[in-house]
Amino acid sequence: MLDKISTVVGVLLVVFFLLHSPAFGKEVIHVVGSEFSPDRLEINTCEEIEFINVDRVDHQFQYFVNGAKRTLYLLGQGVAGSPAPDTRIIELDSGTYEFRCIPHPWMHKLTIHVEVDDEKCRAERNSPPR
Ligand SMILES: [Cu+2]
Repeated sequence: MLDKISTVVGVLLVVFFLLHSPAFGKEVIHVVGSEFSPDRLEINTCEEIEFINVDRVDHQFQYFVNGAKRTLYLLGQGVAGSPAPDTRIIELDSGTYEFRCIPHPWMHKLTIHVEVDDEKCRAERNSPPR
């Protein structure tokens, strides 16, 4: 009985640490003045990409994953009633992706190049915090 309880507690602890481990190598892209900053990113597959829209207008970014259209909506700052900028976190498989804003075709595109899986990067990301 005690064995089972300690096993359950152990599993819960591992799950807790996995869920709360800091995202390793999270790259941030700000959208400011209808520009991507930066507008080019080279990352590894284990890294997350966080979009932060500090503009007061909504943006709607379109990109393609294996030929399938994906859309990323970001509300303008203050639009949703919260003063905090709208953010989205995505992950991408290896490849090159181009993001274009549908309502603002004059915006320069964002290019993200994702390199193949980096074992070391992934191992660090999945290890519990020290
Ligand atoms: Cu836009």
